[in-house]
Amino acid sequence: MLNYQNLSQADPEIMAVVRREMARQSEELEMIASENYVSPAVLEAMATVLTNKYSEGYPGHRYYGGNQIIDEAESLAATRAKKLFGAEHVNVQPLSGSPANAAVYFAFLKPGDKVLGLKLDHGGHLSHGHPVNFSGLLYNFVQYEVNPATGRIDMDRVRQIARREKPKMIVAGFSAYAREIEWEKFREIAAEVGAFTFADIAHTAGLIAAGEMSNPVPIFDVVSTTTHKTLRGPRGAIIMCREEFAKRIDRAVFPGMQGGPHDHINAAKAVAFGEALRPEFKDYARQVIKNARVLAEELISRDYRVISGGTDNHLLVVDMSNRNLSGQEAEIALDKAGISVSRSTIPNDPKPPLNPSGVRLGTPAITTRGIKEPQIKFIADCLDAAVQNHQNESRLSEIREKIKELCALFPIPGWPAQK
Ligand code: DSN
Repeated sequence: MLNYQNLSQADPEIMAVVRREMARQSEELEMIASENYVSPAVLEAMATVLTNKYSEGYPGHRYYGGNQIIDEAESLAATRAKKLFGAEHVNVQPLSGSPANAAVYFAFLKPGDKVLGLKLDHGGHLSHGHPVNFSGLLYNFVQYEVNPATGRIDMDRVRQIARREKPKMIVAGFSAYAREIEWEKFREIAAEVGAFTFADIAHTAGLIAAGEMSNPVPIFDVVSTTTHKTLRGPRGAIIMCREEFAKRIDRAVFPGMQGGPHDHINAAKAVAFGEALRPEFKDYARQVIKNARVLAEELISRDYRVISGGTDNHLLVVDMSNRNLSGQEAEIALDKAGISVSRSTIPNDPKPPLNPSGVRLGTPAITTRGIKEPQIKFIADCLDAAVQNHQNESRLSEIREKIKELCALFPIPGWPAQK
């Protein structure tokens, strides 16, 4: 683990912020579904002199000199990602999820083209066509929804909409959806109407890489993912596609969307992909899903409404409407109790996105700490107690102490003890 000796001396103010954030991450339960703890090796790769380099272009074809060594780091990242997902081509340069998705649209569409995507309050992502996002502003998105009775994507409805709208692309993927995606069905529907298929696997990439969830890479035309969620890498993204689309994806990322890649981050992506290729990562991914399933069961048994009745992946969306508090109030109370979660819309949410009806819970980060089923039951008790006592500050402080004790028993791997 980095010792931050130089930072401490050069900038004590920023060092103090970093130390406080380290203590927070160490003493609180991180249950935001999109967060995780990178390994010390990934962290060290990010803090390297590779950040000093400019390398617009791609390995072997750069617009700056001195890139022979950088080429090796980027090529290693791409080779490992190909192996991890069975991809024909990987571009490892996207800086994050939304820019990656922008590059995909840029590669396959013209402004105004019609695209199908999952609606935000049904679990979709801003970059899947929300009207305030570049995607919804530049392209003509038509949104599909989950079935209100099952909470699952209704593939018959997707087919109907696709036949009616004849989109140029169909996007499958989500930010707050707890079920397997029927990739094959999406592909069949897209083939019927002549649309490109685009999967955004940002949330489940680690679970897919580990073989614990089905993989769209061999099935879809193009797949994007962030690298920092279940994949447990640095903050960034990659795009995978078949060889026939490689040139248009590469051109869309650079020079289309981005300038110089972040070479220190790409090296850290390579490290994370190397970690995900190891057998222990499969055990990790399996435990992430087990923990999420048990958490859903525990909450349902305490009379919480979990959207779709459970989960197949690492997250669950819980409707707080029957508990007399909003998602935002639950998020604040849980924060006070030492549990970080994110408020979330529920399908057809009558409340606005800033103060929606639900919360989204995830197990990737707590599983990295080694938490398993017995602790999940305890966590469900704490979650429930915090929700029930959301206006009782002293009760929330008591729960916080219990969470702190649990966290001390499950330190973040590779971290020194916090003072
Ligand atoms: N902000 C991410 C999430 O929390 O799901 C997606 O971009």
